Amino acid sequence: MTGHRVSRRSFMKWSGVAGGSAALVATAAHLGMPSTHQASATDGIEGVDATVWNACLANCQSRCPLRLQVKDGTVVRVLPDNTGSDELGDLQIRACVRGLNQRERIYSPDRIKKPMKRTGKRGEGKWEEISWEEAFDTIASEMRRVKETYGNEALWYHYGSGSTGGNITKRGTWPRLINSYGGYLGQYGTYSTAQIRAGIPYSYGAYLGSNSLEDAVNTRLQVFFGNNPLETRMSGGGELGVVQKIKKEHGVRTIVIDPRYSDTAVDVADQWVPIRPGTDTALIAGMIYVMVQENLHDQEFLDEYCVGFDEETMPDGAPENASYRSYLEGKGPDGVEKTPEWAADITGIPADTIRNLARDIVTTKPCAITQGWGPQRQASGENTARAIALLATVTGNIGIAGGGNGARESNYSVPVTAFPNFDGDAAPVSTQISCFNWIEAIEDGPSMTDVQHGVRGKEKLDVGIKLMVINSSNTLINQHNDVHRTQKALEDDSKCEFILVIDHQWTPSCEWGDMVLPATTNFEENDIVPGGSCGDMGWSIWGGKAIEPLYETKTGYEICTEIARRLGIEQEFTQGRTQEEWRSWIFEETRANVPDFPSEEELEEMGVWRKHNPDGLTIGMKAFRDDPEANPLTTPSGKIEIYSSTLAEMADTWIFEGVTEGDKLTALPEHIDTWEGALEARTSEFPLQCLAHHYKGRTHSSYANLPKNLEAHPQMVWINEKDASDRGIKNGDTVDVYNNRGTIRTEARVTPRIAPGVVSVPQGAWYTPDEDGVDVGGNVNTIMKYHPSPLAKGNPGHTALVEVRPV
Ligand SMILES: Nc1nc2c(c(=O)[nH]1)N[C@H]1C(S)=C(S)[C@@H](COP(=O)(O)OP(=O)(O)OC[C@H]3O[C@@H](n4cnc5c(=O)[nH]c(N)nc54)[C@H](O)[C@@H]3O)O[C@H]1N2
Ligand SMILES: Nc1nc2c(c(=O)[nH]1)N[C@H]1C(S)=C(S)[C@@H](COP(=O)(O)OP(=O)(O)OC[C@H]3O[C@@H](n4cnc5c(=O)[nH]c(N)nc54)[C@H](O)[C@@H]3O)O[C@H]1N2
Ligand SMILES: [Mo]
Repeated sequence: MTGHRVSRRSFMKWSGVAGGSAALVATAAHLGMPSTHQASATDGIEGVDATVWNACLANCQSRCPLRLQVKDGTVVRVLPDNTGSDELGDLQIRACVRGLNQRERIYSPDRIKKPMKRTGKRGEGKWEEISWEEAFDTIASEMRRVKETYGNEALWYHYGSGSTGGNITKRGTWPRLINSYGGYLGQYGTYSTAQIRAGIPYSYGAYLGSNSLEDAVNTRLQVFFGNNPLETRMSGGGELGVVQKIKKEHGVRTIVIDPRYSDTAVDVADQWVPIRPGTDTALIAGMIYVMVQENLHDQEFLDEYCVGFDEETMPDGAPENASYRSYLEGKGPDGVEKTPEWAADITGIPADTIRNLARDIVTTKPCAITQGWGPQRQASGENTARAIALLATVTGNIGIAGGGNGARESNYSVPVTAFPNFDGDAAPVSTQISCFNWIEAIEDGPSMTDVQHGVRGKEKLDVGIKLMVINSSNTLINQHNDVHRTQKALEDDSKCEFILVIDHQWTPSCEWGDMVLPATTNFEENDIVPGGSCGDMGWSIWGGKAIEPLYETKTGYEICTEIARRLGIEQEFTQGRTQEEWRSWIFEETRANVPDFPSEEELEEMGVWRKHNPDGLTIGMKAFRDDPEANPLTTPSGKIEIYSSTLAEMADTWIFEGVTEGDKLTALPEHIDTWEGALEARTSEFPLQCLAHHYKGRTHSSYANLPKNLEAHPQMVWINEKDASDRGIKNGDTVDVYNNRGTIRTEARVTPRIAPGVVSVPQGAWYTPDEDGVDVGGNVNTIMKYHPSPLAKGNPGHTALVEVRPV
């Protein structure tokens, strides 16, 4: 197979750009255009023509404002936010190393410069440049052909998060185009939060967030399950800033439960509890066992607000001994008492530590229990998400200041009107699959059903995916579990017949397209950035065009307008507006809704606009706590459902076959020994559990190709000292991390910062196979399994067993 790196090089040669600095010089000279804005501030830099506000739109959710300084049509410097203060609630929203490295990204030699069409077999790496006219004509005729042959449900707009922070630049233009043409097979869930979003509603009726992070000033203990804001929310005005500030000013005692000694643990934890991946459910059962045995738990809260903890509060029709207490006491079907010794054996945490943790968490009131999204991005992660919520429930911390409901913290955001994906009340096609199991819809769409694959809106699909649009996304190859399986399904172009990729960097996913279009970055077009949010502070940012589109790149709006014209739906798509007129429309709509929202001129000048939640900080589920009769939850019982009858029924009717053979649903958030989990590791030829933590140097695969980011944060595998010495591996050695699915080659980081028996390959490195098929880029999805989770059919991107050997 030809690696993307090889063809990328040849691609650069065709495009006549030799390297980064050459590209930069060529750009400045080639364009030589005046900037689009007059300077509002030059920050002391001589000769700068303009300073334009825009933002980092990648999907870390921090949403940092940036000030781009432009000279002779070239971005010469990127500066962070200079508004706000050092006060909690008004923090300066300073960008991290990624946001500030936009110049390397804008002028990267990996920028796609012209529309490209494949000439060889799909994935073979042979390409030719084509004109935009040919590109538009081909896309329109393929859309027409597929629609006429198979119907609209054969069209697919792929999951992608590359420009999440934008509005018009987000990803709305393509959905609007295809919806104007009759729609496409819909999707639910995300690669990020599928399991927590699917699981928590069975406990609370809906996904209900926890207290705002700032509410930690009212707590006496915060407990983070795999919550790592210092690496995943790296903005000064976001969670990183808030967590550090609260620790510094209020000294809030903090426990971090994570297989890795994360940066959050390093910086703010008073105690780190290393745990085997996927075993939080067992730790929680062991802790609740101790609480109940010592009568420390909040029985009154359980009696009044919950169903299913005790046999006395079970819903009608539930079998005997199916309550959580029976599960703890070993009276349920498994007959096992959930003692701390039982939990210790599964989690790797000593029984006495579990006892002490249980007493600490239950007696320190209030206690703020939250989870990041790592714990739920596991096989059966739905149960993990619900179990963490259960811990908050049993300790009575729900709905009170300083407490929390075990979900992730709540944030307020400014309700900026979104560029509409469709006109009217609903998208034209209502059939949906999980965003993660598109690959099965390519392999054999009509075999997918509601009770086996979670198809919604229909009992089964009538047709498979025949045409895909991949925009702002590297999930075609890089970010989707099991790269080799994906390639195999894509190789056969009688299955999915046309794949269109639109990006501004030539990624590993581009290699598997039939056509690739060169997109502008958000710095080359006009938008309004709805903004970020942290605690009770939301903010919006001016999305100013700093430079003219480079090379032959075009905006999403322009591309979709041209295709709409060829499909005869231009008026439906544009409503007669230009992109700038849509922006004015968004301002008008937003100002009708949020009267103090600035005008276009005002936001352009101020750059960032902050708004505080008129209701102050959020206390999750407060109304329910204060008056459960008047404010019942939307669960069938109106209460917190520790035992869910709905899940019990689904456990009997859903089918687990094929890729999900052996999985199950459970009515209680109980521990499940999953595929490639801690138990299987004991006897497997691949004995190490492999995580894929989100990494500082990049946002997924975005920024992963930039030399400065790579230099600061090279790809590596974290491995514990004991596991390394058992294998003769020293820090800095080149190693292979492998299993039956593939091999990646990277550098060993030998460290006590990860639990024995666990390794972690930070996700997002670019898949780069050498001639032997070894992925020398170190993309963790080369070794991850494609195995949708039982309830959400979501991405278990932190579950895999591997072995590591020195090279
Ligand atoms: N720098 C950076 N920031 C990012 C991203 C990025 O790629 N880079 N990605 C962004 C996106 S889209 C998302 S969805 C979020 C992701 O945010 P998260 O999902 O919270 O991030 P992860 O790194 O996947 O996991 C968080 C922590 O959970 C731990 N963990 C994994 N499995 C388990 C487990 O079974 N139990 C416990 N207790 N802990 C576990 C990991 O070691 C890690 O330290 O981050 C966003 N922010
Ligand atoms: N094993 C494993 N896999 C994972 C994860 C994990 O934890 N483990 N995490 C998962 C998660 S949470 C997520 S959210 C996904 C993320 O996966 P993706 O959504 O694919 O995110 P990125 O890898 O950042 O790719 C985004 C792409 O968008 C492009 N882009 C940026 N701006 C624009 C624009 O304006 N226009 C166009 N056309 N393109 C643009 C970027 O160049 C980049 O190639 O990965 C998932 N994959
Ligand atoms: Mo994500």
